[in-house]
Amino acid sequence: MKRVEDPRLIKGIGTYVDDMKLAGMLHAAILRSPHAHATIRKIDTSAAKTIAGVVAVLTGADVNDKCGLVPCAAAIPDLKAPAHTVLASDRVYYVGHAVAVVVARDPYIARDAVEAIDVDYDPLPAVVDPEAALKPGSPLTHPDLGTNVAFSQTVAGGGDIEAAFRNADRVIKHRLYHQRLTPMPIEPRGVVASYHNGEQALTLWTSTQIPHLLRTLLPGMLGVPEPKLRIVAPEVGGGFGAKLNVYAEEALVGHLAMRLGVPVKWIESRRENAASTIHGRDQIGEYEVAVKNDGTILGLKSRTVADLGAYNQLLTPAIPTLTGLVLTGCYKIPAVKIDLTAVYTNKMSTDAYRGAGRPEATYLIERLMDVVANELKIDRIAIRRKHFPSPSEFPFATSCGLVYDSGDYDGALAKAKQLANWDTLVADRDAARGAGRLAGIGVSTYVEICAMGPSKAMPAGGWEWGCVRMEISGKVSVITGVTPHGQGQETTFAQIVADRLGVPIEDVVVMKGDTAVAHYGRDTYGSRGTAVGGTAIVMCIDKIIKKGKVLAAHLLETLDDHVVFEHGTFKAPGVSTRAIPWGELAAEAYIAKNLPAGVEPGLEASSFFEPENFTFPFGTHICAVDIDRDTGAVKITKYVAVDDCGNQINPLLIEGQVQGGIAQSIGQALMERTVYDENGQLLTGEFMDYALPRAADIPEYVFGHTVTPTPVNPLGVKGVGEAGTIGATPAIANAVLDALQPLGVVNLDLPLTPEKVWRAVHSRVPATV
Ligand code: MCN
Repeated sequence: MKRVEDPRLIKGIGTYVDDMKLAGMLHAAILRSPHAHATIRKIDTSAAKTIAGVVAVLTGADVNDKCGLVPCAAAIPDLKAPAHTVLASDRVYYVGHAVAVVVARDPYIARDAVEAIDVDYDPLPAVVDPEAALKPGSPLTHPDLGTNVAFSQTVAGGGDIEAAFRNADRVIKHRLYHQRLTPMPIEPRGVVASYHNGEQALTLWTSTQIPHLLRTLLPGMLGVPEPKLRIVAPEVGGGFGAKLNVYAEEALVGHLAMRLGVPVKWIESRRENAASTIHGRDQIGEYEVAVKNDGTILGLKSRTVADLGAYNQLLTPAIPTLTGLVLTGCYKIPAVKIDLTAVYTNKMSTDAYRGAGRPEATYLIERLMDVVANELKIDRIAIRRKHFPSPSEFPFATSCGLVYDSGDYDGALAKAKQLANWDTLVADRDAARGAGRLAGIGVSTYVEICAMGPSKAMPAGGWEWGCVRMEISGKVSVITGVTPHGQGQETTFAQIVADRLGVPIEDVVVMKGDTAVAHYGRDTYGSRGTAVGGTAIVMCIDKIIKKGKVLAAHLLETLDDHVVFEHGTFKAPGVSTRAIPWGELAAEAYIAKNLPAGVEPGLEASSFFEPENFTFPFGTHICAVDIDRDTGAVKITKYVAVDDCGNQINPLLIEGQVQGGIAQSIGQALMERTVYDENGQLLTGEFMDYALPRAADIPEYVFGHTVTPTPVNPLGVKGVGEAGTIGATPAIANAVLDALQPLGVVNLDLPLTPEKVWRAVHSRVPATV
């Protein structure tokens, strides 16, 4: 089934924030710091204020005592945190830090006036390298904290880690770097705010994944009571985690609308997006694996340094802790020790970027499996299979403290090998090598944690809310608390409802993303929409059918128990030949002249679903590459993805999700890296410098799937929205390193750009080749 949301998007008639035009609306532009770290001596706004069309020019001194601090929801014990004001106060802490805001009649005047603000900065040494930041004598990102360390954690899980290392035949060590990435959604952020003075109510349209969390958190920043605050996420042109946040600009624009009494719009430029919207990943570490000579892994030690950037955004410090939770991947590794040090640097904050913590873990464990296999000269498929829990071992408790719900890792691996034509693939690679070419095959078997999640494990509740209303016309309104922004639940939730209520899918309308319509929600992230939000909808459907039976029994003059619901009609076999369709029942329910005693009019239900566990999708990705010796360019010659997200609601959408995720992994593996120079200047501030994959870089994919339903929800569904970004990066990296293995290259940090690969080839290539 094709996506019902696509026609309006393809025709260009969807409404994004920048399409909003309100009467009397003014435009905001933001002055941002050109320094990574500096004291602000003085800000002179006088010239900017004289520009015709400028309505206001405000600095931190004007707004910071009127807007609360930008919140961080991560509950990390002993977290040292800087106060994150909406605009900079007396210092700037990263390039792109917001210093002042101009409000003007049109966006061009606002930008011109930003240029006319004169700031006297006194530059300070910047902290850029997170490992150097830990050395004695390093400059401090936030001198008032007295340290660059935000927090450190040591977590030991499973058995006795020291005994594991004592009993090992060998300890294999490896250093791995998971580079910083810029999410780059095609639509940058944007906010429109409108304040109704009479009603004292604020409406904020914002390009966000989390309107409901914003409605929970913004009242504390703006002083608007929650019932007077409406947040709308209209069409959102991609989020990928970067819009799972409360940004200073959201509070600032809301404040400006309240302060000036007119609607205000702010649209982020691409450069601002690169500098001032969160980045992802950025972890570096040393990893040690205790092994027996037969390949048995006894234990794993990880020492990771995570670069948080300058401030804690909503989940910044929580992301590297997620990496630790799934570090053992889909393997039985009996003992684990994780040391994590999270560091502040003078850069934009890191936070959730598609996969958020799990791509880092999967890259580590999947690279390590290959490194161990190569060192011990064991087949890399065999070493993976040796450590899989069997399907009968689920629910499977890992040494990292999770309970994996269900899985058949060997099944997905076998299917991927079959689709890849494994033996031929290996023979072709060997033949290519024999002919002097650099060819490689990479495998990654992954598991991820998603469907976030039980409330006890989430900072602000992990339930989801939904409402299903059988309208008087017999058409169905579905309201969900998740906020899809490209994932397609207008289609999949309509499918769930149409199937279960037995109505045509055209009769079902799914509404979302507006807190005035969807009163409750915990929104979209962590591939939770379908497993958690979909289940809330199923609960509503069950309630409506139950009420429908009571109403039908009354009309059929029989007992509730005699009523059968089938294919969208209510019948009482043996009692009556009459079949009551939804339309007739709904009319009775709302006209309410003939209801059973004690039954309320109407036919709608709402539900909160509280999941008892996360779900754990898994799969196997196989990638084959050819490397051009002369240019170092990597060409993906085959890509096979087998993903298992439990029962599938819509295979077409699932494939689309996996395709998009793999494209982002191709970017991460081969092209993308956010680069700051030694002074903290952002060098990758636009598309000329930050390479994203284009259509020609994407190979033909071979897709397959296995189906292992989860027992955690009645739909048996797991998430799939992040699978591609989690499974693919290590498969591609392993393929490139497999191609370079004959040259003795054991590691190269991502991204594996042509230059990096070329240098590796040419510094090691035997003289005869
Ligand atoms: N689906 C299905 N059957 C399943 C699981 C999912 O048919 N067993 C369908 C769903 O109904 C939905 C899609 O697959 O149409 C993804 O659903 P799900 O895995 O539940 O993920 P979420 O809706 O919670 O989406 C979040 C996830 C995340 S965390 C990021 S980041 C991400 C992603 O989705 N960002 C995206 N996919 C994106 N896709 C687009 N176009 N844009 C983004 O910003």
